Amino acid sequence: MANSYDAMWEKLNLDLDAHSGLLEVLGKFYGDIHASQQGRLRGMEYLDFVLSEVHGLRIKELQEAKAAGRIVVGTFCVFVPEEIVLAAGGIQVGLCAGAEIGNEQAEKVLPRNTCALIKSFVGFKLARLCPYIESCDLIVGETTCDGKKKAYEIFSDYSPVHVMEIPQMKKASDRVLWKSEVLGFKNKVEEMTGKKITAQSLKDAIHLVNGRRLVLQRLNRLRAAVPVPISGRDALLINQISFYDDPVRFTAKIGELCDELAERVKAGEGVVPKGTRRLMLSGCPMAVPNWKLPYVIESSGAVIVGEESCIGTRNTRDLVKETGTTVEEMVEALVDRYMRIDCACFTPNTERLENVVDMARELKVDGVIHYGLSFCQPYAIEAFKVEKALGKAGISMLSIETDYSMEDVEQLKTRVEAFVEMTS
Ligand code: BJ8
Repeated sequence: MANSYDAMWEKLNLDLDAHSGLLEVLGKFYGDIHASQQGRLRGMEYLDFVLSEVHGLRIKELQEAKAAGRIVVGTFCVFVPEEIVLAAGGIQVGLCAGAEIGNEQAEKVLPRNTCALIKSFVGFKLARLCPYIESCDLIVGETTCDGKKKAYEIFSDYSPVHVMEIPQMKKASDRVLWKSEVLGFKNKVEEMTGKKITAQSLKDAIHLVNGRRLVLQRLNRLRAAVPVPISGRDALLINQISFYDDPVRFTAKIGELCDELAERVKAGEGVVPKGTRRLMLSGCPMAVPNWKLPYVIESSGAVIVGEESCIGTRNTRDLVKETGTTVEEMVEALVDRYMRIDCACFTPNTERLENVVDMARELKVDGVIHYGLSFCQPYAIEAFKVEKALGKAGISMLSIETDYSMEDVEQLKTRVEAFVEMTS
C-alpha cells in the first residue's frame, strides 16, 4: 500500500519494499510489547506518536532542517558531544542499531561472529533501510571497541565518516588526547556548517543537552519508588527516543510525563502488583527496537527499575558544568564530562563497578541482570567484576548473553524465571 512518505523515502534512496516490511514488523512488535501493556500513562501517547512517525514526521523535519541549511550528524556512541553539533546549528541523531533486518548484507562484509549492534548498523546501511542514516551529512564513529573501530572503515566506503579517537585509559595524557579529539570534531563541524561556535551558542547547547539529561534523571529517581510507577519497557523506550527526537520537545514532553508519574507515586500507585520483583539491567546498550530482553523479564514476574547502560544512566548521570563563560572553558567542561563515561572499553573501569552498586542500592533492586551482546568482549569480560562487586553488596546477578534473534526467547524466559524465583 502506498504511503504518504514514499516520495521522501524514495528520494533518500531507501529500498521501498524492504522498508515497508520493516515498518510492518516494527509496528506489530511495538503493539505486542508496548501498546498492549495495562494501565499505561497518558504521557505515553507522545511516545506512541513519535514511534508511529519515527520514519515519517521526524525524517520530514530533518529534511526541512537540511533544506534550511542545517546539517544532520549521526552517531552510534554516547561519546560524541552533541553540544558541539547543536552549537554550530546542526542536529545530532543517535542511529538505529537494534534490529537484525540487514544481517544478510552485513555478513557479506563482516565476520559472522561480530556483535549484533555492529552488524545491525552496517546492515541498515547496505540494505538501504534507515532514513536516518540516509539523512546524515556526516556519521561520527569512535575507536571504542575493535569491532566498531574496524566496521567504520567499511562504513566509510558508503557514507562520509569522521572517527574520534577515544582513549582506553583515564590518565592525564588520555585527557590531553581526548581534548584534541573534541577540538578536532569542533573544527570539522564548524567547517561543514560554515558557522563558528560562539560562547553564547555553546552555552545554550550545553544547557539544552543538560536539560534533557536532567529530565531523564528525574525519571530515574521516580523509578526508585515502591511500587514502581512505570514499566521498564516504557522507560527504555523513553531513553531510546531521547536519541532522535527534537531535544526541546522531548524534554518538555517527558517533563509532563514525570509530573504524571509523581502523582502516581504520591498516590502509592504502581504499574505492577505489590511484591513484583524489582530488577535492574546492566551492560550493553539496547538500541531501538531491541526490546527482547525487557519483554522477557517483564513477562516473567519481574519489573525493570533501571538501566545501567548507554541507553540509560551512563548517558544521563553526568552533567556538563555550566559555569564556563568562554568557549575554551566550556570545551574543558565538555572534555571533563565525557571523560567520566564508564564504558567497558576503558581499563581499569572501577567507576562502573561503583556506579552499578550505587544504582542497585538506590533503586532497591532484588537483583541485577547483566546484559551482554554475543561477541562483545568488553562487557562479557567485565561481567565477572560486576558480579563480584554486586555480590559483596549482597545483590545477586544473572549474566545473559544474547543477540537480536528471537530464537532463544523461551530459553531466556526459563533462565529469567529461575532467577526471579531465586530472588523471592
Ligand atoms: S560508550 S557502550 S555506546 S562504545 S556491544 S559495539 S562495545 S562489541 S556499544 Fe557502546 Fe559507546 Fe561504550 Fe556506550 Fe562493541 Fe560491545 Fe558491540 Fe558495543
